[in-house]
Amino acid sequence: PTVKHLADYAPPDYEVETVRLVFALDPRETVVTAILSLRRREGAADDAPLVLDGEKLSLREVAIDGRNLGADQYEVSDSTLVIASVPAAFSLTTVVAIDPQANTALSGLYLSSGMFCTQCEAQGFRRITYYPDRPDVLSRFSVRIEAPKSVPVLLSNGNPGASGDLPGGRHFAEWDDPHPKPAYLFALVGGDLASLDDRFVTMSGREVTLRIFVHEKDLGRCAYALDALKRAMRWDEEVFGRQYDLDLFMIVAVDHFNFGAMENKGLNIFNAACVLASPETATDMDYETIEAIVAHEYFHNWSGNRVTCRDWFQLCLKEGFTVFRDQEFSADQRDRAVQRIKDVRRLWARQFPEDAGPLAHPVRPSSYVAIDNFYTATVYDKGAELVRMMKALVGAEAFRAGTDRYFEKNDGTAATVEDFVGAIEAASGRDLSRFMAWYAEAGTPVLRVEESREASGNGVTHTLTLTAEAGNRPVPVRLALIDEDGEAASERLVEVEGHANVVTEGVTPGAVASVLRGFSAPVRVERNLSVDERLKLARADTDPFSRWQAGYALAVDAALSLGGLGDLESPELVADELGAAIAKSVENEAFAPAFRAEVLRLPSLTDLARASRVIDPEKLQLGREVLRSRVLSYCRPVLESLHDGLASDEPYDPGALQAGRRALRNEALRLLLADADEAPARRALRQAEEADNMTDEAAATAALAHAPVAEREAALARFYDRWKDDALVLNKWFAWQAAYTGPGALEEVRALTEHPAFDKGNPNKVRALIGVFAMENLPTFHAADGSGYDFFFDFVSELDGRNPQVASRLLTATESWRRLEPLRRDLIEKKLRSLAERKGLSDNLYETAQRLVS
Ligand code: HT7
Ligand code: ZN
Repeated sequence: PTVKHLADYAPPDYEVETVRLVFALDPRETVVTAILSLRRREGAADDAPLVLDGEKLSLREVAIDGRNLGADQYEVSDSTLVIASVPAAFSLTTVVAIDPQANTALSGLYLSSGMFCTQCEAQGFRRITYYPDRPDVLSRFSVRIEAPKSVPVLLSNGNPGASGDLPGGRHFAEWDDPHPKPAYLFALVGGDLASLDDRFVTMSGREVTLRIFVHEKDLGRCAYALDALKRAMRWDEEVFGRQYDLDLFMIVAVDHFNFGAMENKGLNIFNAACVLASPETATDMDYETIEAIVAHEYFHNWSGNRVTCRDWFQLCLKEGFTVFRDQEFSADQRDRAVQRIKDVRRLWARQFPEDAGPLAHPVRPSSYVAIDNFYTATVYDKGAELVRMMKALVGAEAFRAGTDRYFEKNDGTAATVEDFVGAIEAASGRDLSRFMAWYAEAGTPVLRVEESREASGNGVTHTLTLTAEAGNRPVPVRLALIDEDGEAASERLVEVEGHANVVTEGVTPGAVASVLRGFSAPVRVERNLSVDERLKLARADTDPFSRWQAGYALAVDAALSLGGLGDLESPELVADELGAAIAKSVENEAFAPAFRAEVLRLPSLTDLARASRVIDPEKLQLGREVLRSRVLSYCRPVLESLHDGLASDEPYDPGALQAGRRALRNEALRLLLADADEAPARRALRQAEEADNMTDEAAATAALAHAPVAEREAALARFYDRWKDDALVLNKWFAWQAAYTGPGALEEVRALTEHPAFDKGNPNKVRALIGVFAMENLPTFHAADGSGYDFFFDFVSELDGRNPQVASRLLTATESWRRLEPLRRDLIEKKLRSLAERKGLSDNLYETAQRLVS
């Protein structure tokens, strides 16, 4: 495998002015004719050969300016078509055949439940035709699709053109995209699809048709995505001044998809799980995810499509910025504080471990083998945090002026991180050159906080010190002092570069500093606070994120110490105090129910593993269980009354208000089930049976499915029976069983891989069963006899032959292996090393395995 380096970037030798594509669709032999009008770039060498990317294509013809080339006039390899001598400007025609049905990698043109569809980011277009498949080659695409009439709907990017009948029971449709785009934004769909339509009028009066295509049976599940789309379109106009730029915006739902969704120009393709929702089949969380992903893909129309990336090293330019935009959208649609808690929890759960292990890489990586491996939490979520920090540093107004400038100056081009940061600098007048270190260096900086109080008087000095390697980049730290009555000294924003002394005068003796409020920078804070001080913040911090964090972090420390892995003195006492504090908070009606639900959501095993120096699944599980039962002993009556009192017979609405109440009620139920007792199990079973919406049904069934209670089997059987014909809903059923830690858990998971509803060709199924097993089921995956590893590595190796992207992503579940206790670490290391040495791995899996053991 070859390694690509950011430092080696060179512009393309040939530009593609226009491209005409003609597809004759066939499941086994689709013929693609491509006519490219090419021009040598000014500055390129006169004798520069034309090098086009191409994989798994069977070449039938090559012609220049209408004249066919002989086999001695070009060279074809596994990955390129090279023509040594070409004019400065010419037309190139190629004809290739491809086999969509054999395409199990789901990159390029493939079949999903009988539907033709494409996925071209990052490098799928080269599996469709020979092309300079790089994001800095922008071209105008026009497309003609021919197919049998049994494939009635034929879609591509841009505006629809002519369509009509062809001889032999076939028909055609033409599409024209007026916006030049890189090949990764190309899309084609062909299938027997139904659609739900709506319209949107942009702020400058353009009428846009919105259309969601799905299988006929799913038509009743598209309304929410359409509603979310309209809200996202309006929000982007109001908050970023960005309007839609075509007359048609389409979304297509597909069953087989490697990711959540794809922002192809005018024709977004979505994993069906990220579009389809009805109250009976989708949980509040599913609705929330759909809203966020619909918005995310729509926002890419500007941050990604109108302004794209110069090369794949700049991926964070579109992804980090677009995640920031979708998080802000969700915060505005829902509860901002709860959104922040969820976003940071996700960052901690996925990005912090990545940054602390062998897969760590900068937000802008400097090298890669397979770019698919870099669609990571670091690029996406830490990338979003960098944008958020810049906004904090320059202020909201200058930030908006900066994004306006970025869009205007770079519209229609392929840009770099420097273009983005430069636009913020120019609009704000602030030098951000030292901020660039955030993009270039991997790892999570540590911020050490020390406090000294004047012996006489009431001044307090906080010394904030960054670890040496993070010493010279600006870190925005929001800080305030809190006493029982709230803010003892109001908040300020401190910019730490290396080191800062923050002096606060007039502070009451018992006040405690609340540092990094709202998680104002992606750093780890180290400070010595007493349990009492931490509890004070958990009770009284006026920043809701920090109030939640104080309690959560104490819960993590208590659980670790209860399991023998932490260093809190008297963790039982701490757990009791925490239990009392949680009981108070969840009763406090001054707090939103969604916030109270977060307070009640005790750390999961993976949360604990992330925070522990050593990962010992048995000790982690013990600590978690003791914590849960001690907290429960303080909360039981409160939880029972919440569960009873929050029951509602209002018609289901997925909005934040109702969803918050259900979240609180269902967290209460989940904790009540920490008692492996009959009464709570019966309560849960009743809820599962009586629920009129999936949120309540799933919460109750999941709680039972995770507990070693007699009702477990009945609950799972009931759920299966009810939903056996609904593939999307069944993913929940697979995932619950994958996370089960009771006796016989591995055998259950192994048996499920043979279940008729399981399909190893469907990434949603693989993620639900194998992904959840490896990421969440710590005790079974890390079984001391190595059986979990045997099962997992066999699965990943086999999957690699079918779908390298998904296999490689699954393997990242092992990223924290070096922190495992020694026995397990030795077992998994052997597995990883033997995988890394195996011949015939895909580039994707090879790179991940190599990095894991390096
Ligand atoms: N920009 C999209 C990325 C994506 C992708 C990447 C690799 C392999 C398959 C993929 N499908 C979609 C999704 C997004 O961030 O919006
Ligand atoms: Zn994205």
